[in-house]
Amino acid sequence: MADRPKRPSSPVDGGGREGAGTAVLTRTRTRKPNLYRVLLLNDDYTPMEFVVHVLERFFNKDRAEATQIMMHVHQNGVGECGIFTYEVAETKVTLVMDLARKHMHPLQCVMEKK
Ligand code: TYC
Repeated sequence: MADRPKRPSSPVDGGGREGAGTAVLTRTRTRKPNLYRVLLLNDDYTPMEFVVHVLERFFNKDRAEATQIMMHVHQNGVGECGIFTYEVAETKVTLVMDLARKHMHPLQCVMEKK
């Protein structure tokens, strides 16, 4: 069978192969990912030590920073644990909520778009 005519290739395009199931995508700047704040909410029953543990375990805070954040939430009602891409934020919220439920604490962890 006769080959279809080939378009001339160029060093800056796809070498004329776009029609063969390949595509050349050019972007000069990298896209900034959508970011989400993960927040802890205060309640009257979750032990302070449990909240500090959550911040150390899931948000890689040292004891001093975890205690600061916990006290901020305790006094202000809400506080930030970190800022993550969607999937990471969602995973952290799930891990916190699962641990809180397992220990029967009412701790709430939520994410919000930045
Ligand atoms: N308010 C809780 C107490 O007095 C402590 C607490 C802090 C609970 C932060 C939740 O996200 C929270 N035991």
